[in-house]
Amino acid sequence: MSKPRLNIGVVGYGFMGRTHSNAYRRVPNFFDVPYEPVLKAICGRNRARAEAFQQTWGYESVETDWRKLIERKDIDVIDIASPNDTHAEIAIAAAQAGKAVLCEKPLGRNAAESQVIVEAAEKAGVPNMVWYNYRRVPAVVLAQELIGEGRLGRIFHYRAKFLQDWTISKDLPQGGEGLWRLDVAVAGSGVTGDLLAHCIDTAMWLNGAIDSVTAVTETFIKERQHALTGKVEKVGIDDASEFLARFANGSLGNFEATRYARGHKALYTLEINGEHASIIWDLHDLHRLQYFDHRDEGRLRGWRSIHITDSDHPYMKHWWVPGLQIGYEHTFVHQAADFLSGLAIGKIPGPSFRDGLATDYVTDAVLAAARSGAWEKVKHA
Ligand code: SOE
Repeated sequence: MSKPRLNIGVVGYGFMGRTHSNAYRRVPNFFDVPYEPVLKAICGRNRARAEAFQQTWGYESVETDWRKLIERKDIDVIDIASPNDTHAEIAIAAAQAGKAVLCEKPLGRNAAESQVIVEAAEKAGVPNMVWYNYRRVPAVVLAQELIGEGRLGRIFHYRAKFLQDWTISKDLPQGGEGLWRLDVAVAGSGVTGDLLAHCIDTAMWLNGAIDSVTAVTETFIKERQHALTGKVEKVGIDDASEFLARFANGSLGNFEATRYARGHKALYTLEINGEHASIIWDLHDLHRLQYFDHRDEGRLRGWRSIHITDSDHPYMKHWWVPGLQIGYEHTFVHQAADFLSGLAIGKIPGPSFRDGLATDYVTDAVLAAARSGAWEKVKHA
């Protein structure tokens, strides 16, 4: 029997447009989802580029104005994969038009923007989700299950780092396509809203709310040429950001993100230390979870390196045979699968827009603490 079709309109044909498009295409091949996702329209300002993207990914149509996309009666879902400064306007209009809305992270450039997005989505009662994809790495899901089962006992420490090195050159311009993450007006902030936001979303999912933070940030290269104006302009983003946190459960958090860690391309690592057991995960080895349990028999006690490829591991029964791994793009496929399944039963799993706002409250507090040099309270969403 054929499944009901769900027409998707994706805004943005960059890196994230590709990850989302790939997810919609792959998901029905591997998951028994209740809808057939249809790549109905790709929307981007440059028609030639949008048409090239349409060809590559098999979209049925092209729009160059997101307002037109939202007006279309044949679109059920608006998926925002465009730069951060476009999220609020598009998400609010899409919600008001009654569409389901998915949005790339971070939800807004700051919490004030995200608050308005959340209000619009909740007032309209439309399904919504933020693409914090690392929640859907099977090893990270297993970590969440182990913590939920109480295996770690009381949690003492949560440590996360997200290290990159792609902006070290002082000759790299800011702004424009591919480099908008360096332009504060477009991105909202630097690594705090980009990389730390991932760490914070995963941390709060695994270890609960963050109550207060103290932080330092640094902008190592103070001026860069702007790709759009051609002028040398002040850099407004944070290149590196580190913060200490107190979680509501009494544990301590230690977070770091930078784009100046020579040699590291996307090294997202996290470690959780509990009373009985500890967990370590590393994005460069994403199919493994390191687990140490103090309750193991003394002679055999040690770090286990669990290869997350078995059919009883989260999501893995949908892929290959035990021992064969999956990667980065599959996290987006998992998120699409969970979204489609949730949509059919009217229960969309997180991260919701409200969860996205919760992360933005933390990133705002981190930036405020870096300015004040004090501990800042974090608002709860
Ligand atoms: C930045 O380089 C970036 O692409 C982030 O924007 C993504 O969210 C992260 O997953 C990888 O790094």
